[in-house]
Amino acid sequence: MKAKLCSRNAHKARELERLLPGWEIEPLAADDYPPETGGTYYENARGKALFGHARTGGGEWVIGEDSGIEVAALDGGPGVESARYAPEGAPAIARLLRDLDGVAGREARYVSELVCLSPAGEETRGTGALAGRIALEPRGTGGFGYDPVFVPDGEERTVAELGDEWKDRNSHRARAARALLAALAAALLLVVSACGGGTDPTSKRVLHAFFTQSPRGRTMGERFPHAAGSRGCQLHDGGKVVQATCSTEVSLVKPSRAVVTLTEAWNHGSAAHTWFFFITRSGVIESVVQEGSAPPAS
Ligand code: ITT
Repeated sequence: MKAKLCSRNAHKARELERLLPGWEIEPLAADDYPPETGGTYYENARGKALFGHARTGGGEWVIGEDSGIEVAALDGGPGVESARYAPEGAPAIARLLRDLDGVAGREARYVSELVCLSPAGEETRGTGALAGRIALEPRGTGGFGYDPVFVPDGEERTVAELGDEWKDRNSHRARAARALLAALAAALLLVVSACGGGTDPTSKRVLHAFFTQSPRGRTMGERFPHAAGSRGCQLHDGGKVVQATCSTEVSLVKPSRAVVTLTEAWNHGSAAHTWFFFITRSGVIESVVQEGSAPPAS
């Protein structure tokens, strides 16, 4: 999957590419983004995505992101105004520390809203938040923006000290990206059920091509049914053998393309890992998106 990120903030593009596995995220080069006039993160994120959709002529997937920091002692500010509170980096941090000078209650949270538009303009969104507090002085070199003064709940170090790997697992943007992937997955599953769940002859042919043509498809074929449906299997979760269900679905999304959806569900279905293989109908894998808990060994 390729998508244009409608943002002038290069940090966001780098983070999102790590957060959306299998996606190639390229910043949309434009110097005439409209002003952010929305009263909510969603309105601003959608405004950026719509700008990108119009600019690319609807030919590409586009993503808009709006985020900010909300500080309880500042009545939730700067919030959606975070980018305009002061120039990003040292000036914004200096102003925040000045505004909180002598204030004991330093609770805050980060919020991220992602809006994704398909080439046809269908909208999917994901929201994430990270609670914490504002430190007394900046510490650390990772991340960007307010990260040197943001200490997440349950931590003593700032996000800038905790580093990119921590941020990729726990940040407001990481949570928004997971919510977005889950929403996209749900939308795809609707397409799957609309296609009869892969039981027609074309679906059978496409699944056969997927499980026989590529090394990755053949490997997955050792654990998943080769026709649409489910079967019981055993997985190794943290050294324990658990009973699980392995399910295969296929959706014929375009005349020449399809999506093969493979899901392993275990612990009575409360944990699951799903692979979305975007393939040509001849079985060639073009990209893979994964969603859910870390997959146990088969
Ligand atoms: P675009 O509008 O072009 O996407 P921007 O930087 O102006 O880029 P926003 O309007 O969403 O982005 O403003 C978000 C501000 O909130 C950003 O400038 C940072 O100061 C802060 N911020 C957002 N996410 C952050 C993060 O992960 N770490 C630190 N600060 C963050």
